[in-house]
Amino acid sequence: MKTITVMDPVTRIEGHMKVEIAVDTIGGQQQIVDARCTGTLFRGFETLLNGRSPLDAPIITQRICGVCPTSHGQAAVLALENVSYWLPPTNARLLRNLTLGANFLQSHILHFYLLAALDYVAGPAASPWAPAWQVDMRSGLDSVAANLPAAITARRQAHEMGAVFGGRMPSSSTFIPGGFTAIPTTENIDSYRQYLAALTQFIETIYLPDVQQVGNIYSDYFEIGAGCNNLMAYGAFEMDDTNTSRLFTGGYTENGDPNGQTEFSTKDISESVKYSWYADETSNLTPASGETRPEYPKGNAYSWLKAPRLHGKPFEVGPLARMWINGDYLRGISVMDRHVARALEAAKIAAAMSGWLDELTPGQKVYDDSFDQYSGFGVGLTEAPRGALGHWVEITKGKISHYQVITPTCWNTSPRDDQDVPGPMEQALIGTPIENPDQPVEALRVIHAYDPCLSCAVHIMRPDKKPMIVHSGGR
Ligand code: NFE
Repeated sequence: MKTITVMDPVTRIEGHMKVEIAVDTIGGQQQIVDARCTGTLFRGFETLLNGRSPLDAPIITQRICGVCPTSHGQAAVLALENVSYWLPPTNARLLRNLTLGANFLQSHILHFYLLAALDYVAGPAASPWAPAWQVDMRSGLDSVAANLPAAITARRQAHEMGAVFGGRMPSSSTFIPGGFTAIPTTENIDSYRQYLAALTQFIETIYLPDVQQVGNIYSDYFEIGAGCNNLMAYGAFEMDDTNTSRLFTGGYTENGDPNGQTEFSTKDISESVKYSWYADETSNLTPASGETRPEYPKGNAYSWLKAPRLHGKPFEVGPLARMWINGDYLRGISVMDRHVARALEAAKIAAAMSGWLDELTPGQKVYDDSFDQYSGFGVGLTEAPRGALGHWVEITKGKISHYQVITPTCWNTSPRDDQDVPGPMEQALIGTPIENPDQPVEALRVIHAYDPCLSCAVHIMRPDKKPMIVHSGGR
């Protein structure tokens, strides 16, 4: 007989998500036989942008989320600059990379130690760790628990490092179309370098060994939670001024093929809404023409997230996708591979950051005021810590007339699509062995490995700018 367990809200994530699992006994083993991920939050950032100056986009979209604001700032300036195929000066490119890199490091450290580790290590018997599920954690991971204070310090240092050029963290005000507003000096480059040295040491001597130790003790999780086996990245961290090379190249691969494709068009992305609380007529639109007409309640719909698909298929995004597509990590696709790839990615980004620091020229220009955009359409594709992030903008007579955002968590935790194909996290949950359906820590391990952020994932747009009324019950 099936047992239905509802986790609402799922804790130790950002934002509001409900996950419902059905557990049944198959071949003598209890396992998840069905899963539904629900974005329960309803927000309207794109609406705020309509009619505003394009200069507002990087400022406002960074408020979508306090964990990955820098990526939204970067996506917004790339989208605005793409309107006129404009490229920023060298120093601006490097300063953006350095500030974005700092945000990746703080996010990855935050995720492993504060959000995911408690799936593997019992916390102290005190608030905020208790009360907690009484789950039998495996021994051998005392070092991970002992390193929690060092991780909190490292995360603070990463935020402070981001603020050296970003001015403040979270939500930097230095990302502007045309360039960057901070000027590198010998002093702030030195300050940044000191933070980076401390963080590089933390990543290499604490974070990576801790993740490897979790992988050793929970090695069965290298075989659990493959998900859809399709991986996609837009790419990020521009390595030259012509934007022909990036630290992470974009691309996609299907069925875990180590040889993916590096070319694809975002015109091949569409969003299904059959199981999302939006009008069915708006299903399968591309983000450039995306329409968001809420309809709640609606038939069998169960999420405020749409279901983004590339070539009509679900794709996982995130550190594992980036590392896989760039040939940096090809061991496998699973819960534990996501953690290992994330930690290795932190080391790769930190090493690249050192090079970008060396390339900065103190005092040289960071902004080009000839930059202007009066009308046109632009796409900004980059990466957030959790995966591929895209902003699509239309400017009409100097004002934003259309804005659309598709976030990484929308890819990973999407509901079923119009073909009834479950999203990546839903697929990863199905088949996961469960010891006790009342306290399904195994499901949490699958969920947290994606590092979901529902604040980022749920957005609403009203092209007609009329007030929106959402009924919480029937109507
Ligand atoms: Ni709110 Fe975000 C990242 C973005 S998640 S954290 O990383 O965009 O979908």
